[in-house]
Amino acid sequence: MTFSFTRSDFPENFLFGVATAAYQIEGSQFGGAGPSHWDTFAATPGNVANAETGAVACDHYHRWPEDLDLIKAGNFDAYRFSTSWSRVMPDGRTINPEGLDFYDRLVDGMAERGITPFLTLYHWDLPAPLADIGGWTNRDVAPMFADFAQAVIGRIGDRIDRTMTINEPWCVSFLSHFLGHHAPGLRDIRAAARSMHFVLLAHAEALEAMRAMGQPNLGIAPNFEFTQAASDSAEDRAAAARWDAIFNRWFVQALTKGTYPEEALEGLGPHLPEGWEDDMARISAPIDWMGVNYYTRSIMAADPDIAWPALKPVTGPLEKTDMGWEVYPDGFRHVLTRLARDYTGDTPLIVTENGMAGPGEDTPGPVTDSQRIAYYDAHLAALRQAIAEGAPVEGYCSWSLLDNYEWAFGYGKRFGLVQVDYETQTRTPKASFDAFKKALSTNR
Ligand code: IFM
Repeated sequence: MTFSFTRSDFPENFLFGVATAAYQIEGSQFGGAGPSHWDTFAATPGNVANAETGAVACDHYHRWPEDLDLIKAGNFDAYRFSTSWSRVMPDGRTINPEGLDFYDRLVDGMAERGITPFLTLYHWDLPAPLADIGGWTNRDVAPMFADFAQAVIGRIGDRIDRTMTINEPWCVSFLSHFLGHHAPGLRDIRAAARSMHFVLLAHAEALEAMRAMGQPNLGIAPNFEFTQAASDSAEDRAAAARWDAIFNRWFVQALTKGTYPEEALEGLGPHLPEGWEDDMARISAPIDWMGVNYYTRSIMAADPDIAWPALKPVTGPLEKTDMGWEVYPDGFRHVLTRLARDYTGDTPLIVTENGMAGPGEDTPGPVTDSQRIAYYDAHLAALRQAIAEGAPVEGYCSWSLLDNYEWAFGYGKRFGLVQVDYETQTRTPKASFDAFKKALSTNR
């Protein structure tokens, strides 16, 4: 099974990468890392399937040379990895030298193999001692995040190609503080509004700190869904616009225009921290590139029986992945072209995540993941179409290199191009890995 594209179908210098995140693969119990709020969230009954944690995960902390060899063998150009705050600063403030040493070895390992490092500073492993002081609902965490950024960049920044501050600020804030699905598992509108603002302030403060150090190529990686209304009724269209404002527009509008969307302010505005307007100039300081995480579309209907935002998701009719997410490549094209048209203009876009969880991929041995191959093929065709329509997309990272810890779903959902047998830690490339390897082996 092969893809319908080769490198020559993409612009010159277009980068293909694979992505992972620290808590999902490293093993949080190794190397002097402190507990993060994911360790404590997972240890609380009912939060994570089978009460699984990232304590060992894919044991990447020890097996990273093998994992970098896989990236090289797959002919990928770039590796998007994240640094764990709780590994680098177990109490959130004090450096654990072992933690920085690990990332130092990792980026050297990439250089030895000719792999371009894309760094995500924060992919959700907040040190538990900072959760104790309110985590993302506490303004003081923003300057602490800037200190963390400074520590990481001071050690490995010289070898990093692109840096993003925060992965999926919507998940860090709304999903975790309003919907309660991720750590810290709150369902509280005031906590949600404050975290939605302070996570952006943290981005801004880290950006300022890294600019002062002369670090180039700074961005952020928000997630987007193509949002549609369940019907043509005015109520459903308004519900979809509210969801679009909360999910898609809140972060990107703040980052590019220094404002929050009105439809979201209707509910969240009264709960924002006092004086939030004064932060918006810092939050909208120019970035060098914008990350885009895209998986699916969302269909929204009005639900007058519940409080703001008074809406509910509706299951669509299209093919689903193992997450139950619809496969909708044209939404990817919409997201990319809309971003460029309405928000980011000529600022380069990098797709920092795209991929799918496949069913029945847990039996050790060869995995013939034809659904995943078709998913990638269709999404990369949509991406080329977006470029043809003017979106300045310069790179694409597949989520994910390895099967890994899928947060509240534990190890049950498999997004990897490479299968992981969690008993033996054996890595087995899937058919989709071989398809990338072949497509990327060609010269332009
Ligand atoms: O596994 C996650 C990742 O950590 C963030 N983006 C979505 C992926 C799939 O759910």
